[in-house]
Amino acid sequence: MLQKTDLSKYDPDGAALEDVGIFGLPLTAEESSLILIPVPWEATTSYGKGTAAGPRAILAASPQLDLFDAELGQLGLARPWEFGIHMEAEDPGVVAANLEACRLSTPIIASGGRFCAGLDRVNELSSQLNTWVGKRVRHWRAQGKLVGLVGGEHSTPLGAIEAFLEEYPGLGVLQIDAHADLREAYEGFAHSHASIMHNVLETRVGRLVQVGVRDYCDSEYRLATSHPKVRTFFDFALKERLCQGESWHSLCEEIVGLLPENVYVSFDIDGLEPALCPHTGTPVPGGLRFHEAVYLLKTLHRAGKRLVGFDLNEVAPGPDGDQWDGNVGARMLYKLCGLTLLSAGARD
Ligand SMILES: [Mn+2]
Repeated sequence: MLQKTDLSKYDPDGAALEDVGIFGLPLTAEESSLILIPVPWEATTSYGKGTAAGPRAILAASPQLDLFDAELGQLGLARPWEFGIHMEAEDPGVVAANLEACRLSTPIIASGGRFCAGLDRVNELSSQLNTWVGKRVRHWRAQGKLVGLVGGEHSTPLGAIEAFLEEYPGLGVLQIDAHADLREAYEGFAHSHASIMHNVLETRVGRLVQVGVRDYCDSEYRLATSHPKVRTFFDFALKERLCQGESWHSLCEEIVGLLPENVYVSFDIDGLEPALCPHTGTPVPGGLRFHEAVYLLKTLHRAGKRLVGFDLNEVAPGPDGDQWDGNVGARMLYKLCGLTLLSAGARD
């Protein structure tokens, strides 16, 4: 049973303190119901770099948020922070492995995958990262903690999804993303950001529902439209139906209705409009507005589905201390935390 943590010395309406934890909360893991695992990784990012700094950018921008949330209050939890949210420190081993993988992958990416020296080592480091992520998730789940991942590029959640599948057989994945991420491999990388959902389909996942997808190649389109476990709501098709008078509410109900009882959300920030994530690695015009995405997640909750875990990935900070991408990322992260707490029974 989830418990509110002792925050008697903390004023959520006061100015944020310096050097505190995520969302300005001065809480240890022990004092928190929900643990965020940062994964500063961008070994296969092919277009714009920077997402390895995503967790730090989100952390830096997060004390700016008002923690009272009337939008989640409609579901019964306007004060998610009262249950305690803690983000772990970045793991030095992951930071070092990312640097090595990036050094090796840069010439491979520059050659469009034709230059292969170092490729085996990058794939080995990526597999080791998946193993590490899975272990970290199992570690916290064994202690009864809720868990979310903060990327990093979109290759990072495979180990987390595998760990949640052990606990929730038949788990569904709801992916919000500009890209289908269904390539078998990309530029030779077995664990590319562009292959994450192809790799997820090789697990025992129950269902994959994609929303906002607007960038995909021929083979990804064929897979998205023919695989029995996949249902893709292409961005253009959603926007056409909105133009023809359907409501976002009815579309959300249709999307959510395709998911099983237990759902993992894989949220690529580039699923939102690029104005909300201008420095993400591979921005694409179109996409969801902020509150459209939140409404979809709220519809999931109202339909009685359980959000059991999540990742938020591909947030990348702007130059010169520009906090906008981190600010939007922190706000979406707070919504994901709140909805996960709601699914676990947390109420004001
Ligand atoms: Mn993606």
